[in-house]
Amino acid sequence: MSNWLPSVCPHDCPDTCGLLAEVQGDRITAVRGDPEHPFTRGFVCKKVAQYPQRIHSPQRLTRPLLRNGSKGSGSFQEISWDQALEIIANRLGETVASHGPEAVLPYRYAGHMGLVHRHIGHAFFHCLGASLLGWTICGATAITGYRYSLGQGPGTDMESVVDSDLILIWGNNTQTSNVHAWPFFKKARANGARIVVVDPYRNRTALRADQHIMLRPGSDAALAMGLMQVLISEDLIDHQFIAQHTVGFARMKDRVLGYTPQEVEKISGVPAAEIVQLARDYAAAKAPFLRLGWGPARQLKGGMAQRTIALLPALVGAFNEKGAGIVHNNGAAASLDLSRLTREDLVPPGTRSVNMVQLGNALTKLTPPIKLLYVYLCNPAVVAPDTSQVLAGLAREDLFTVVHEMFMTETAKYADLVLPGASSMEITDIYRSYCHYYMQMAKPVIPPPGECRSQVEVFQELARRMGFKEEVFSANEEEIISWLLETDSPYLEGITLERLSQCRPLRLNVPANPYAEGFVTPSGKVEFYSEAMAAAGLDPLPAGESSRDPEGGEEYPLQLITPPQHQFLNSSFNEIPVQREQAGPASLLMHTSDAEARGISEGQAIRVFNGRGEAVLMAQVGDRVLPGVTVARGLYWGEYSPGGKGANHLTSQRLADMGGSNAFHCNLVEVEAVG
Ligand SMILES: Nc1nc2c(c(=O)[nH]1)N[C@H]1C(S)=C(S)[C@@H](COP(=O)(O)OP(=O)(O)OC[C@H]3O[C@@H](n4cnc5c(=O)[nH]c(N)nc54)[C@H](O)[C@@H]3O)O[C@H]1N2
Ligand SMILES: Nc1nc2c(c(=O)[nH]1)N[C@H]1C(S)=C(S)[C@@H](COP(=O)(O)OP(=O)(O)OC[C@H]3O[C@@H](n4cnc5c(=O)[nH]c(N)nc54)[C@H](O)[C@@H]3O)O[C@H]1N2
Ligand SMILES: [Mo]
Repeated sequence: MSNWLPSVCPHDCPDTCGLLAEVQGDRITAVRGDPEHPFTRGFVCKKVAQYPQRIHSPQRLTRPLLRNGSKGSGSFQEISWDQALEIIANRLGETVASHGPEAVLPYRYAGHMGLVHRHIGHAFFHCLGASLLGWTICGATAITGYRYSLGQGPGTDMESVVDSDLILIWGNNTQTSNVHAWPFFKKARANGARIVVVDPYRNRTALRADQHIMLRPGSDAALAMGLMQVLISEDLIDHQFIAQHTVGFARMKDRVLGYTPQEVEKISGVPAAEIVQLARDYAAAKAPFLRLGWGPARQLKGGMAQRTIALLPALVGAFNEKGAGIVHNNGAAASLDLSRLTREDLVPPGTRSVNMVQLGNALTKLTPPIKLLYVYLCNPAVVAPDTSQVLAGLAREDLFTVVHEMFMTETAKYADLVLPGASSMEITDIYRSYCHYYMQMAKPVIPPPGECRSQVEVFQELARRMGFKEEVFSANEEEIISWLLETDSPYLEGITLERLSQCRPLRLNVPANPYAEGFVTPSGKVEFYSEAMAAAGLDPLPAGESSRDPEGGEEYPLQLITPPQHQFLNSSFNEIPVQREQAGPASLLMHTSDAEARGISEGQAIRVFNGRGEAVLMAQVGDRVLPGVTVARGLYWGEYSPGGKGANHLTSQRLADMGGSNAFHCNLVEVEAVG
């Protein structure tokens, strides 16, 4: 007899879908989207439709493993949990005794997004006094730039886009990385809305849009300044909104007027006439809606780019009409106080912090060195920039590495000890979205296979062995969730543990357009001029400077961006053969003129290289990018890439202008035919 049980998609994706899992005995036989979830609306992406294969994969790790070969060889022997935990506790004790607690570094990100399991390790490592980890690998720069302009509250309700008449998708591949927004866009379009995409390559979303503005990577700030120039010089702006709800317009105006469409064409590659027309369309729309993604911020000047784009809606007063507004990251709708779970108060004063995008440097150059690395919910050997440095660090014989994983990833291959992880289908946790306004709890729908254990189980057992007595180390998931719900926020009104325990999506108490009620900036207004930026030593006004990889001169003339591959979720789903088949071999999109100049033809193996590393990819030649621009969609595991190396061999640990992220889409490379 089969049985459909509710669950939640745990992946790092804005959609955070409500799922229904068909369960027969201890097995999941099918997964579909919950038709009653207002954002999921009954469908799942093709990746999550493969969940039965993923959860019950023969590749799934089910027993603790101890290394018995060289690092990276993947040679291990099975041991018991008791032995594994004893080894870790002893190692932690010895490392702290001989090198101090900061020689221990936890490394974690978003393998699954359940708040309890994702954060319980914080308490453990805070209690230990370990080095802190800066969570920068995704949106730190983007959020920082955006906040300077529009503040830290939640953005417009994504569902309200159905009433828009112009949808501007800027640096977000909605069809790949936010698929559940598309039906709402389509509904708007059925009512007459146009969809315009601003992106360096003709991605799946641009292919389905009404218009694609193809720009050079890293030139977004200039394009946004050009649009503002037209809006201001043609007097298409909303004077009343600007007077009442913004600060700094007069100071910004002079700078903006320098960015004529002709100047911006030279910088961005977008024809001046297209810039003028887009500005006029944006101003003429009754309810323009901006879906601002992460792409523009994954650049060295990405924070400024994000801030500058985010100012556009204020110029035309796009906040009061139904269907108008802007969405970047709506996570603040459920900004929960996690402090009772993460226990920041236990961090010894002065503890050093390691920026996670600089793991390569941290493992090879940092003094005093990291001696024990504990990785969970993350696959740095594939997802972190500058892979050759990361692997050099992971290969250190004097580094002891623990990896808690579901699969034998490339990171796990470098571990001394591998712990088999429970999946989201096997645990209790709570999930929020960074796009829609629903929260949902999930409970186990099957028992963990083999000896898999969750983060809560492992960290609580390790805490017992280390003698840590804090309440978080003995509380169960429901109790911890009830602490999070103690947060003082009007948005949480009516969200109780009792209601969440039904495992149905609950709508947060957020108004349809929070910006209509004000902006959570220091001035309470949109900030064209930001005192906070000036105080932080940044340019307080929006600026149109482009991003460029400084580590490439004439030797590396091609720009390279590395956005997501449709069939994978960061590095996840590489483990499923059908997803790899559908993704096809790792490829490089390039313009015909660049291919011809190098004697490269469609489908040929090519070597893509720069001073940081190289990868072998298959050429995809055409006009999906501007001349001088290339695209390597990721993230393939090295072992599933033609030359054994993934795209992050080409990316840099260099930091962006604010927030501490690196710039995954700011690279210069050269390309040549292989052999
Ligand atoms: N070049 C380039 N690099 C990038 C990006 C890019 O655009 N270009 N994007 C960056 C971004 S935005 C992000 S957020 C990071 C993400 O990087 P990560 O957080 O590392 O994301 P994933 O690769 O999805 O997941 C990491 C691991 O978690 C494991 N995992 C998943 N679910 C579970 C579970 O339930 N239990 C356990 N124990 N393990 C689980 C998976 O098997 C996987 O190996 O990558 C970044 N890297
Ligand atoms: N299928 C799938 N879905 C995903 C992910 C995945 O790996 N696969 N990753 C998830 C995660 S962790 C995140 S953070 C989100 C990311 O969601 P997105 O908003 O999609 O962000 P990016 O992945 O950086 O890439 C988005 C687009 O930005 C473009 N881009 C690159 N450089 C520039 C630039 O300089 N300017 C402009 N305007 N555009 C640029 C890329 O070509 C790409 O089309 O998606 C999530 N959803
Ligand atoms: Mo991300």
